[in-house]
Amino acid sequence: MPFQDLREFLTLLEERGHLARVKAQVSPNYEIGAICRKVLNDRGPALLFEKVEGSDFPLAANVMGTRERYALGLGTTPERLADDWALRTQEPRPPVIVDSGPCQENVLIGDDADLTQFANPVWNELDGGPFITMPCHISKDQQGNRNVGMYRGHVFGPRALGILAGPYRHIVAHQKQTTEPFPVAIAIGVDPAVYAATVAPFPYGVDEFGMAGALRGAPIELVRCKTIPLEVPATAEIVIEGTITRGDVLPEGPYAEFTGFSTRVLERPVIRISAITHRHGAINLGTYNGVPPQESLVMTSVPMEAEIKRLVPLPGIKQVNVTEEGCGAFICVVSCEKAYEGHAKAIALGVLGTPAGRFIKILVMVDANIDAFNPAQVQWAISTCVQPHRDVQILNDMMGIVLDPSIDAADRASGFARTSKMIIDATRYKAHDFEPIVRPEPQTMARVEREWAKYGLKY
Ligand SMILES: Cc1cc2nc3c(=O)[nH]c(=O)nc-3n(C[C@H](O)[C@H](O)[C@H](O)COP(=O)(O)O)c2cc1C
Ligand SMILES: [Mn+2]
Repeated sequence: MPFQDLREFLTLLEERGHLARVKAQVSPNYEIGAICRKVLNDRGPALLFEKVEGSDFPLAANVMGTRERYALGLGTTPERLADDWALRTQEPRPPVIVDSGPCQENVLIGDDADLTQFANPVWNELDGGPFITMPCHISKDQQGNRNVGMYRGHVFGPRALGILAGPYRHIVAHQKQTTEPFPVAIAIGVDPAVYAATVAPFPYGVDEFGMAGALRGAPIELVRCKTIPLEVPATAEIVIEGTITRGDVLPEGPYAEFTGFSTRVLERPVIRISAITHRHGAINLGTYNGVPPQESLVMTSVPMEAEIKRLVPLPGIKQVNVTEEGCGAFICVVSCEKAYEGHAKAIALGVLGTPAGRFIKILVMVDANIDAFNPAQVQWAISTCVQPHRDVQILNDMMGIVLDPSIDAADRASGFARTSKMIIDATRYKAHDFEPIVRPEPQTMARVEREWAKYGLKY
């Protein structure tokens, strides 16, 4: 059964021991961020802050912060996720428009709308103010085609919200098509399939709500906004309606980027808010950004892996791990069934050529007997199978991410984030020349596993 809303997902997380409530009152200024940092370091649960100082509304965080919780959100397991993703996304399920929904139980229009009632956190030491970190921005192009993407929001005031959308983002392409005021709706606190689709690297032109419907196995229900010609998920906790006017900018940031470094202040567009609607007892949702591990790296890497697996045309890929430690973007490990010499390198080029894989900087190829998600096995493969002069390829002047702090400062300032890339082929070069891999005698090993209890070993 798909989740109808964020609440149903939180209930399941709590039942399975994946959610903890913080009953003590906490400050949105640094305290929530510090608690999140500690829980993330401990690979701890999703959090529900019941009493946030200065607000009548609770705040949840870290809900999709592990692969297990992400998979639970889509009704699958981490191991099955990429294959289920490929199956389900074969057939988008367009959303349906309904007359009313709980997201409009409370309607605040014009001066009644006040973003500050939700007490969004100042997460980190250097952050330039409170930030909305789990928004789903809904926009349409001039033909009425929809896009849903996630772009952080600096809270400038009761009715002014910043937006940072990178140069390749689809909302930016929409905005460029018109000089008229540009309507944007933002849904916060939606079901996990909508979040997964919002963040996934689907190509331009794809309606992420159609993909969310496909991922959850039932169409998303939308209601019409009150002040702008857009539609939003009917069961969202909070909806912000607003407009961007060309030339209307404010200094945005600094903010903790996904790289773990704090970004500079730059002038960015402002969303002027025309209405806020919300459910009774709305649950605000946020996420802590900073040095790995952190939730947004799970949210970006999991759909990247699924899309790479789906779109690389060569056979042979077994697993794709876009590592969280590599900021969910820069380092990728692919295990493959190598059919011939050179096959792993061919797959590597395919991976780097997909829309989802185009920003990977360091790509490690391993044989199918290595678990790409097990760092010990991956390092063993690198250390025993790699001859650097033969198995490492450097590709120069490729497309990179402006936010990558290792890229030359002049290059970054010019907007061309050119990066070099490295393919490490850690598959066995001529596998038959390698000595056999050491293991216990297999039948004895199987028997030992079966009869484990009799050894009385408790540890
Ligand atoms: C928690 C989180 C925060 C994000 N913040 C931003 C952001 O501020 N700006 C941005 O351009 N992308 C951000 N992203 C990445 C985009 O949401 C993601 O690439 C998405 O696919 C963009 O949608 P689009 O391709 O339809 O433009 C964020 C992702 C996550 C998980
Ligand atoms: Mn898109």
